[in-house]
Amino acid sequence: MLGAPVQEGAGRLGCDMGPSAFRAAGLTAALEELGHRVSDRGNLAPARLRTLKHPNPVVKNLPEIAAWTEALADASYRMSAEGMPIVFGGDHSLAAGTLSGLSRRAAEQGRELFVLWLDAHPDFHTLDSTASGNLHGCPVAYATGQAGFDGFFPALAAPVKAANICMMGIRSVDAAERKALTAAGVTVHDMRAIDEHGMGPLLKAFLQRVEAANGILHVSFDVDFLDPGIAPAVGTTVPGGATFREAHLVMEMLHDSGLVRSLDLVELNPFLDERGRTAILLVDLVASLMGRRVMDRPTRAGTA
Ligand code: B3U
Ligand code: MN
Ligand code: MN
Repeated sequence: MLGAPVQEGAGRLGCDMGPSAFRAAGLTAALEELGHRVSDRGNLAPARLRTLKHPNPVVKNLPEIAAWTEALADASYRMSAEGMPIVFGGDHSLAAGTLSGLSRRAAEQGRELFVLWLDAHPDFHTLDSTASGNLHGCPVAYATGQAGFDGFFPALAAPVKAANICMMGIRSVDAAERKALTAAGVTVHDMRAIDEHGMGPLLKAFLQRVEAANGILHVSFDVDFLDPGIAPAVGTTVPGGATFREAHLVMEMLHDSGLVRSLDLVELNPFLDERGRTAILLVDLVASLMGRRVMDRPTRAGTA
Protein backbone atom coordinates (compact mmCIF):
# COMPACT_ATOMS: atom_id res chain seq x y z
CA MET A 1 0.00 0.00 0.00
CA LEU A 2 1.00 3.54 -0.69
CA GLY A 3 -0.42 6.83 0.58
CA ALA A 4 -0.83 9.67 -1.91
CA PRO A 5 -1.66 12.83 0.07
CA VAL A 6 -2.71 14.85 -2.96
CA GLN A 7 -5.46 17.39 -2.37
CA GLU A 8 -4.81 19.99 -5.07
CA GLY A 9 -7.23 18.26 -7.45
CA ALA A 10 -10.23 18.73 -5.16
CA GLY A 11 -12.24 21.86 -4.54
CA ARG A 12 -11.60 21.90 -0.80
CA LEU A 13 -8.74 21.09 1.51
CA GLY A 14 -8.43 18.00 3.71
CA CYS A 15 -7.82 14.98 1.44
CA ASP A 16 -4.13 15.21 2.28
CA MET A 17 -5.09 13.72 5.67
CA GLY A 18 -6.68 10.68 4.00
CA PRO A 19 -3.65 8.39 4.23
CA SER A 20 -3.34 9.01 7.98
CA ALA A 21 -7.02 8.25 8.49
CA PHE A 22 -6.81 4.95 6.58
CA ARG A 23 -3.89 3.93 8.75
CA ALA A 24 -5.56 5.06 11.98
CA ALA A 25 -8.70 3.13 11.02
CA GLY A 26 -6.62 -0.06 10.91
CA LEU A 27 -6.19 -0.89 7.23
CA THR A 28 -2.99 -2.89 7.75
CA ALA A 29 -4.38 -4.94 10.64
CA ALA A 30 -7.61 -5.68 8.75
CA LEU A 31 -5.65 -7.11 5.82
CA GLU A 32 -3.22 -9.04 8.00
CA GLU A 33 -6.12 -10.58 9.87
CA LEU A 34 -7.25 -12.04 6.55
CA GLY A 35 -3.86 -13.65 6.06
CA HIS A 36 -2.39 -11.13 3.62
CA ARG A 37 1.18 -9.95 3.77
CA VAL A 38 1.09 -6.13 3.84
CA SER A 39 3.87 -3.72 3.04
CA ASP A 40 3.09 -0.08 3.78
CA ARG A 41 5.40 1.99 1.61
CA GLY A 42 4.51 5.21 3.43
CA ASN A 43 3.45 8.33 1.57
CA LEU A 44 4.54 9.27 -1.93
CA ALA A 45 5.79 12.75 -2.85
CA PRO A 46 5.09 14.43 -6.20
CA ALA A 47 7.71 14.70 -8.96
CA ARG A 48 9.43 18.01 -9.70
CA LEU A 49 7.05 20.87 -10.56
CA ARG A 50 7.12 22.24 -14.08
CA THR A 51 5.72 25.58 -15.15
CA LEU A 52 2.46 24.80 -16.97
CA LYS A 53 -0.19 27.23 -18.09
CA HIS A 54 -3.39 26.06 -19.73
CA PRO A 55 -5.55 28.34 -21.91
CA ASN A 56 -8.63 27.35 -19.90
CA PRO A 57 -8.41 29.98 -17.12
CA VAL A 58 -10.39 27.97 -14.55
CA VAL A 59 -7.91 25.05 -14.46
CA LYS A 60 -6.42 24.86 -10.95
CA ASN A 61 -3.07 23.50 -9.74
CA LEU A 62 -2.04 21.99 -13.07
CA PRO A 63 1.70 21.81 -12.25
CA GLU A 64 0.95 20.05 -8.94
CA ILE A 65 -1.39 17.45 -10.45
CA ALA A 66 0.95 16.81 -13.39
CA ALA A 67 3.78 16.23 -10.89
CA TRP A 68 1.66 13.84 -8.80
CA THR A 69 0.58 11.98 -11.95
CA GLU A 70 4.19 11.47 -12.96
CA ALA A 71 5.18 10.08 -9.55
CA LEU A 72 2.07 7.91 -9.22
CA ALA A 73 2.39 6.41 -12.70
CA ASP A 74 5.90 5.34 -11.87
CA ALA A 75 5.06 4.03 -8.38
CA SER A 76 2.01 2.04 -9.43
CA TYR A 77 3.86 0.57 -12.40
CA ARG A 78 6.62 -0.64 -10.10
CA MET A 79 4.30 -1.86 -7.31
CA SER A 80 2.21 -3.88 -9.77
CA ALA A 81 5.21 -6.15 -10.35
CA GLU A 82 5.43 -6.99 -6.65
CA GLY A 83 1.85 -7.54 -5.55
CA MET A 84 -1.52 -5.82 -5.45
CA PRO A 85 -1.06 -2.05 -5.19
CA ILE A 86 -3.54 -0.30 -2.91
CA VAL A 87 -3.08 3.45 -3.34
CA PHE A 88 -5.00 5.59 -0.89
CA GLY A 89 -5.47 9.29 -1.25
CA GLY A 90 -5.79 11.83 -1.68
CA ASP A 91 -8.30 13.13 -4.17
CA HIS A 92 -9.34 11.31 -7.34
CA SER A 93 -6.79 13.07 -9.55
CA LEU A 94 -4.44 10.38 -8.26
CA ALA A 95 -6.14 7.90 -10.60
CA ALA A 96 -4.56 9.71 -13.54
CA GLY A 97 -1.28 8.30 -12.27
CA THR A 98 -2.41 4.86 -11.18
CA LEU A 99 -4.32 4.19 -14.41
CA SER A 100 -1.33 5.31 -16.44
CA GLY A 101 1.12 3.03 -14.61
CA LEU A 102 -1.22 0.04 -14.44
CA SER A 103 -2.19 0.18 -18.11
CA ARG A 104 1.50 0.33 -19.01
CA ARG A 105 2.06 -2.82 -16.95
CA ALA A 106 -0.94 -4.61 -18.48
CA ALA A 107 0.19 -3.73 -22.00
CA GLU A 108 3.65 -5.14 -21.31
CA GLN A 109 2.05 -8.36 -20.12
CA GLY A 110 -0.08 -8.54 -23.25
CA ARG A 111 -3.25 -8.24 -21.12
CA GLU A 112 -6.11 -5.76 -21.30
CA LEU A 113 -6.68 -3.46 -18.35
CA PHE A 114 -10.32 -3.17 -17.27
CA VAL A 115 -11.46 -0.55 -14.77
CA LEU A 116 -14.40 -0.57 -12.37
CA TRP A 117 -15.05 3.09 -11.51
CA LEU A 118 -17.16 3.40 -8.33
CA ASP A 119 -18.13 7.05 -8.02
CA ALA A 120 -20.99 9.54 -8.03
CA HIS A 121 -19.13 11.27 -10.89
CA PRO A 122 -17.59 9.98 -14.12
CA ASP A 123 -14.51 12.26 -13.83
CA PHE A 124 -14.46 12.48 -17.62
CA HIS A 125 -13.61 16.14 -18.14
CA THR A 126 -10.73 17.29 -20.29
CA LEU A 127 -8.63 20.32 -19.39
CA ASP A 128 -10.73 22.19 -21.95
CA SER A 129 -14.17 21.03 -20.83
CA THR A 130 -13.83 21.34 -17.03
CA ALA A 131 -15.99 24.14 -15.69
CA SER A 132 -14.91 23.85 -12.04
CA GLY A 133 -11.20 23.60 -12.85
CA ASN A 134 -10.86 20.88 -10.21
CA LEU A 135 -8.64 18.27 -11.79
CA HIS A 136 -10.10 15.35 -9.80
CA GLY A 137 -12.82 15.64 -12.46
CA CYS A 138 -10.38 14.64 -15.24
CA PRO A 139 -8.51 11.36 -14.62
CA VAL A 140 -10.64 9.07 -16.79
CA ALA A 141 -10.54 11.36 -19.80
CA TYR A 142 -6.76 11.60 -19.48
CA ALA A 143 -6.16 7.88 -19.00
CA THR A 144 -8.33 6.92 -21.98
CA GLY A 145 -6.37 9.27 -24.23
CA GLN A 146 -9.02 11.94 -24.83
CA ALA A 147 -7.66 15.02 -26.65
CA GLY A 148 -6.05 18.02 -24.99
CA PHE A 149 -3.76 16.59 -22.30
CA ASP A 150 -0.60 16.48 -24.46
CA GLY A 151 2.15 18.71 -23.18
CA PHE A 152 0.36 19.19 -19.84
CA PHE A 153 0.05 15.73 -18.29
CA PRO A 154 2.77 13.09 -18.79
CA ALA A 155 2.52 11.09 -22.03
CA LEU A 156 0.73 7.73 -21.65
CA ALA A 157 2.65 4.54 -22.45
CA ALA A 158 -0.67 2.78 -23.12
CA PRO A 159 -4.09 4.44 -22.89
CA VAL A 160 -6.90 2.52 -21.19
CA LYS A 161 -9.58 1.44 -23.67
CA ALA A 162 -12.74 3.41 -22.93
CA ALA A 163 -14.78 0.29 -23.76
CA ASN A 164 -13.02 -1.53 -20.89
CA ILE A 165 -14.35 0.87 -18.27
CA CYS A 166 -17.49 0.25 -16.25
CA MET A 167 -18.79 3.02 -13.99
CA MET A 168 -21.26 2.36 -11.19
CA GLY A 169 -23.01 4.69 -8.77
CA ILE A 170 -23.00 7.63 -11.18
CA ARG A 171 -25.48 10.39 -10.34
CA SER A 172 -23.79 13.70 -11.12
CA VAL A 173 -22.73 14.19 -14.75
CA ASP A 174 -21.98 17.46 -16.53
CA ALA A 175 -23.33 17.96 -20.07
CA ALA A 176 -19.87 17.85 -21.69
CA GLU A 177 -19.09 14.62 -19.87
CA ARG A 178 -22.35 12.95 -20.87
CA LYS A 179 -21.66 13.55 -24.54
CA ALA A 180 -18.03 12.49 -24.33
CA LEU A 181 -18.80 9.31 -22.35
CA THR A 182 -21.30 8.14 -24.95
CA ALA A 183 -18.96 8.96 -27.83
CA ALA A 184 -16.08 7.09 -26.16
CA GLY A 185 -18.18 4.01 -25.36
CA VAL A 186 -17.73 3.90 -21.58
CA THR A 187 -20.28 1.68 -19.77
CA VAL A 188 -22.10 3.93 -17.30
CA HIS A 189 -24.48 2.37 -14.78
CA ASP A 190 -26.14 5.35 -13.16
CA MET A 191 -28.22 5.04 -10.01
CA ARG A 192 -31.34 4.64 -12.10
CA ALA A 193 -29.85 1.52 -13.74
CA ILE A 194 -28.86 0.20 -10.33
CA ASP A 195 -32.36 0.74 -8.95
CA GLU A 196 -33.87 -0.91 -11.99
CA HIS A 197 -31.58 -3.93 -12.38
CA GLY A 198 -29.67 -4.22 -9.11
CA MET A 199 -26.00 -3.84 -8.31
CA GLY A 200 -25.34 -7.59 -8.42
CA PRO A 201 -26.50 -8.41 -11.97
CA LEU A 202 -24.84 -5.33 -13.48
CA LEU A 203 -21.52 -6.08 -11.82
CA LYS A 204 -21.74 -9.76 -12.72
CA ALA A 205 -22.12 -8.92 -16.42
CA PHE A 206 -19.02 -6.72 -16.31
CA LEU A 207 -16.95 -9.32 -14.45
CA GLN A 208 -17.90 -11.90 -17.05
CA ARG A 209 -16.60 -9.56 -19.76
CA VAL A 210 -13.31 -9.10 -17.94
CA GLU A 211 -12.92 -12.81 -17.50
CA ALA A 212 -13.79 -13.63 -21.12
CA ALA A 213 -11.07 -11.20 -22.26
CA ASN A 214 -8.52 -12.64 -19.80
CA GLY A 215 -8.30 -9.09 -18.47
CA ILE A 216 -6.71 -7.49 -15.44
CA LEU A 217 -9.11 -5.52 -13.25
CA HIS A 218 -8.40 -2.25 -11.44
CA VAL A 219 -10.94 -0.82 -8.99
CA SER A 220 -11.10 2.93 -8.37
CA PHE A 221 -13.23 3.65 -5.29
CA ASP A 222 -14.37 7.23 -4.68
CA VAL A 223 -15.93 7.71 -1.22
CA ASP A 224 -18.84 9.59 -2.82
CA PHE A 225 -19.92 6.32 -4.48
CA LEU A 226 -21.46 5.70 -1.06
CA ASP A 227 -24.53 7.45 0.22
CA PRO A 228 -23.53 10.50 2.30
CA GLY A 229 -25.68 9.16 5.13
CA ILE A 230 -23.16 6.37 5.73
CA ALA A 231 -20.05 8.15 4.40
CA PRO A 232 -20.04 11.85 5.28
CA ALA A 233 -16.26 12.37 4.94
CA VAL A 234 -16.17 13.60 1.36
CA GLY A 235 -16.08 17.09 -0.14
CA THR A 236 -18.61 16.43 -2.90
CA THR A 237 -21.54 14.62 -1.30
CA VAL A 238 -24.33 13.68 -3.70
CA PRO A 239 -27.56 12.21 -2.29
CA GLY A 240 -28.80 8.79 -3.36
CA GLY A 241 -25.55 6.83 -3.28
CA ALA A 242 -24.79 3.16 -2.73
CA THR A 243 -26.07 1.66 0.50
CA PHE A 244 -24.00 -0.23 3.04
CA ARG A 245 -25.26 -3.53 1.70
CA GLU A 246 -24.84 -2.65 -1.98
CA ALA A 247 -21.26 -1.56 -1.34
CA HIS A 248 -20.35 -4.71 0.58
CA LEU A 249 -21.98 -6.86 -2.10
CA VAL A 250 -19.83 -5.18 -4.77
CA MET A 251 -16.69 -5.81 -2.75
CA GLU A 252 -17.60 -9.43 -1.99
CA MET A 253 -18.39 -10.17 -5.62
CA LEU A 254 -15.09 -8.58 -6.64
CA HIS A 255 -13.28 -10.83 -4.20
CA ASP A 256 -15.04 -13.95 -5.42
CA SER A 257 -14.20 -13.09 -9.03
CA GLY A 258 -10.47 -13.33 -8.34
CA LEU A 259 -9.91 -10.68 -11.02
CA VAL A 260 -8.87 -7.58 -9.04
CA ARG A 261 -5.17 -6.69 -9.28
CA SER A 262 -5.12 -3.13 -7.88
CA LEU A 263 -7.20 -0.60 -5.96
CA ASP A 264 -7.48 3.18 -5.49
CA LEU A 265 -9.23 4.55 -2.39
CA VAL A 266 -9.90 8.23 -2.94
CA GLU A 267 -11.60 11.42 -1.77
CA LEU A 268 -11.66 10.53 1.92
CA ASN A 269 -11.60 13.92 3.69
CA PRO A 270 -11.05 13.23 7.41
CA PHE A 271 -11.77 16.88 8.23
CA LEU A 272 -15.40 16.17 7.31
CA ASP A 273 -15.67 12.81 9.07
CA GLU A 274 -17.64 11.96 12.22
CA ARG A 275 -15.39 10.17 14.70
CA GLY A 276 -13.68 8.25 11.88
CA ARG A 277 -16.81 6.42 10.79
CA THR A 278 -16.20 6.87 7.06
CA ALA A 279 -12.59 5.73 7.33
CA ILE A 280 -13.68 2.69 9.35
CA LEU A 281 -16.39 1.84 6.79
CA LEU A 282 -13.81 2.07 4.01
CA VAL A 283 -11.49 -0.31 5.85
CA ASP A 284 -14.37 -2.77 6.29
CA LEU A 285 -15.18 -2.53 2.58
CA VAL A 286 -11.56 -3.20 1.65
CA ALA A 287 -11.67 -6.21 3.99
CA SER A 288 -14.70 -7.54 2.07
CA LEU A 289 -12.80 -7.04 -1.18
CA MET A 290 -9.84 -8.92 0.28
CA GLY A 291 -11.77 -11.93 1.49
CA ARG A 292 -13.69 -11.16 4.67
CA ARG A 293 -17.08 -12.89 4.53
CA VAL A 294 -19.90 -14.08 6.71
CA MET A 295 -20.01 -17.71 5.57
CA ASP A 296 -17.61 -19.63 3.33
CA ARG A 297 -18.59 -19.92 -0.30
CA PRO A 298 -16.77 -20.94 -3.48
CA THR A 299 -14.69 -18.33 -5.30
CA ARG A 300 -13.20 -18.22 -8.80
CA ALA A 301 -9.77 -18.30 -7.23
CA GLY A 302 -10.72 -21.55 -5.50
CA THR A 303 -10.11 -20.30 -1.96
CA ALA A 304 -13.46 -21.02 -0.35
N1 B3U B 1 -18.00 17.17 -12.62
C1 B3U B 1 -17.76 18.18 -11.62
C2 B3U B 1 -17.98 17.63 -10.23
C3 B3U B 1 -17.02 16.62 -9.73
C4 B3U B 1 -16.26 15.69 -10.38
N2 B3U B 1 -15.62 14.99 -9.46
C5 B3U B 1 -15.97 15.42 -8.34
N3 B3U B 1 -16.80 16.42 -8.46
N4 B3U B 1 -15.59 14.92 -7.15
C6 B3U B 1 -16.36 18.76 -11.78
O1 B3U B 1 -15.96 19.56 -10.95
O2 B3U B 1 -15.67 18.42 -12.74
MN1 MN C 1 -14.16 10.71 -8.44
MN1 MN D 1 -16.95 11.61 -7.04
